[in-house]
Amino acid sequence: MKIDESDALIIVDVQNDFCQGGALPVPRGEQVARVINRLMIHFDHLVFSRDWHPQDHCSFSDAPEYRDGSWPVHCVEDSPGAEFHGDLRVPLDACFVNKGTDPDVEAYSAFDGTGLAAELRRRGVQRVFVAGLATDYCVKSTALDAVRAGFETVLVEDACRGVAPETTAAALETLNEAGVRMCRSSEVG
Ligand code: VGL
Ligand code: ZN
Repeated sequence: MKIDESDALIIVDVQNDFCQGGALPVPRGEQVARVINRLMIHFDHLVFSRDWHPQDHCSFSDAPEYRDGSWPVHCVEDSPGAEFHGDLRVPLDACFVNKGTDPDVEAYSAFDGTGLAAELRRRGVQRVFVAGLATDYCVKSTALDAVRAGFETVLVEDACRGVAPETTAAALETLNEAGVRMCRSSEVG
């Protein structure tokens, strides 16, 4: 797939808490960093999202069930767990969005309350590639919102990891049905 200036790469939540040793580790989550590092060289427009919760966020549970609405405390604003994973290359001139900042509202999508769609349109972006963590939650929501906002949307499968196999398979099916295309990072260039 030939990349030009109307393409953007959205890198979802590659943060310490979603990687090995973090509060809500996605299995092999840290592995996406090197795949994304190679991918990003092709793009003029890079967006990095961060899960960025207040200490009392509504999704936090003392007895987490690792499902929607019941997560361990994770990605608390300005904490080490909320920082980008150290293996990820993070250019300072990229576009950054924080989400999930309202204590009473869950926000999985990088488009939710961030103004991202308007910013991408302002830059003339027509197609977005989505990568990061986790396939079954924030990556899924971000890709669905991208389609709804009118962007041609491509999921880079080997640049994503999911929390659990069943929800990840279901997410890929939902995304397919919504018109999201799938690709491998080796096809992008
Ligand atoms: C995420 C669970 C809770 C994600 C964020 O980034 O996929 N998952 N908060
Ligand atoms: Zn979260």
